[in-house]
Amino acid sequence: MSTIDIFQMISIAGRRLLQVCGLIMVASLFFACSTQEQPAERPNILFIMADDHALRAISAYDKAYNLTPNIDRIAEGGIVFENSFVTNSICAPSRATMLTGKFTHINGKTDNVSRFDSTQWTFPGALQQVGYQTALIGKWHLRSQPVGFDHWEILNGQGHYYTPVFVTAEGRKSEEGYVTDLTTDKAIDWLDNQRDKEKPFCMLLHHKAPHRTWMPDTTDLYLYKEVNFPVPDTYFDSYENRRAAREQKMSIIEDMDVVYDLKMLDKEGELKTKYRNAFQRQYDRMNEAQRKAWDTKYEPLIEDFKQKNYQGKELALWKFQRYMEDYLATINSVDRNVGRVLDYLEANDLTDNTIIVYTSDQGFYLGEHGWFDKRFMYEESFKTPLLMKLPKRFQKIGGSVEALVQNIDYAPTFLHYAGAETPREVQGRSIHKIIDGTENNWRGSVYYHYYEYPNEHMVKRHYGIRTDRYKLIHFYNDIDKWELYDLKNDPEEMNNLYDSPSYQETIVGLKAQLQGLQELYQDTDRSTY
Ligand code: SGN
Ligand code: CA
Repeated sequence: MSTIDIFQMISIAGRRLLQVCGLIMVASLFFACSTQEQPAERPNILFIMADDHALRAISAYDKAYNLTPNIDRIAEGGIVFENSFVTNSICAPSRATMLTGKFTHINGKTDNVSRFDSTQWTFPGALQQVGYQTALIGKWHLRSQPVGFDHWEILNGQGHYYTPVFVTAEGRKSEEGYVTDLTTDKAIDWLDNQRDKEKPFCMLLHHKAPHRTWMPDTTDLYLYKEVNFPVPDTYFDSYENRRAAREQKMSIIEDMDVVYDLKMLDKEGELKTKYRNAFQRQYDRMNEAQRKAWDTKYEPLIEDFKQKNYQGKELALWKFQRYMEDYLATINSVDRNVGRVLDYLEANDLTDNTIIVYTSDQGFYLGEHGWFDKRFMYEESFKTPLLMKLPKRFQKIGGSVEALVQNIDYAPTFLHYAGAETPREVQGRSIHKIIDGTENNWRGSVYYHYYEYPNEHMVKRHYGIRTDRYKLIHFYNDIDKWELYDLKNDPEEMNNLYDSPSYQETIVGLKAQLQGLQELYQDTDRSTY
């Protein structure tokens, strides 16, 4: 063999080697790319939640009271869930349900008083484990420190509207400004400057507003000046056949404080109400400019109120209008700030790969049955708004959806889209098949259980079932009363049919279904109810 042949052989072998190496490199590059690309394709999740935001105060649902053009942007091209429910209509239990996908008797957070065990399984922790960047900004209210977040910055307890205190792992500090703006500033800052942009994100952006005591931003003070809001038909409800409804303490007429709730903090100190001092403390959190703007708005109202000295029905109607004006004004700030976050997503090409959700921790009464607050299994507080807009590859339907969804369903839904497993113990179901239009075996009823009694607002303990047509509720503890509503004929739930002879068969059927749900959700320990 000549030297040339030897060189040729070496070069052929070398070329082969190079080819093989090349193939290996191409193949490994391909696999490397596909494993690297997969996370990039996983959708981001932006989970915006307000506190006590009634469905009727979102114009995508109802335009009777206010316009929320930015929140409605999620509904445009997105999905409006008409029958979205909570499991326990109060803040911390609802948040615990949403995080764990479990009813509150399972996750342990049945009321606002107890401490949530944040070391248990939650969806943000699960997303973090599969490579998501997770963040929580705003209201938390679970008493324990958040777990499962790469970044968290929360309000202390209920939070304050003005000069709120933010808490991080390092400590707490008050910040000058208005809570909804500050919470949004922090969210945008994390999205823009702090997260690892190589990874998908899941951000929980949880506003304090529109929670009591409904203190608007100074820029929104005159928004509803002289607007006459329609008074609900049930405002002067006398609670016939409904003892638990009669015995609550969340009546606008009876329990709403004219200073604390309705801002009649007169300088002369003549309006000495039960919670005057508590409101004084909120007022004192404003800086000089804020206070000046505030006084310019409220002083003439206070003067007018004192001079008119309303009584009876006139006072009741004045209170309703005053309440609505402030409640809705705090929502205007939420809406404006939702717009800022949506603009940020758009400007940074994030909209097409982000699941955007807007919800509330529960519904709220805007004068129906004469009430503010929540807690009852009646429609206004059992229902909660839910708007979702998803990347086109996931969302095949749009507009209104009637399926009965519940806040146990959020966790499995997010995990589904992240391509992660949902543990068997999770009680909710992913709603992805509703969203892609392929679901044909969805649940026909939802279960509810409320526990916080005796406590503020004195809503008695109760549990119940709701189907698309009926609702059966059992109030227990220091009472033993059942209520049945035919939602088709009586959507305002004024006519308790429990003792009506023509509904006895329906009741037997509903009680059997109710028992089935209690077994399904493992709420059968009778010693607790
Ligand atoms: C506070 C409110 C109540 C409200 C609870 C629970 N009182 O205690 O009116 O029902 O929160 O709300 S206040 O005087 O402090 O405003 S929740 O949304 O956190 O569950
Ligand atoms: Ca709430």
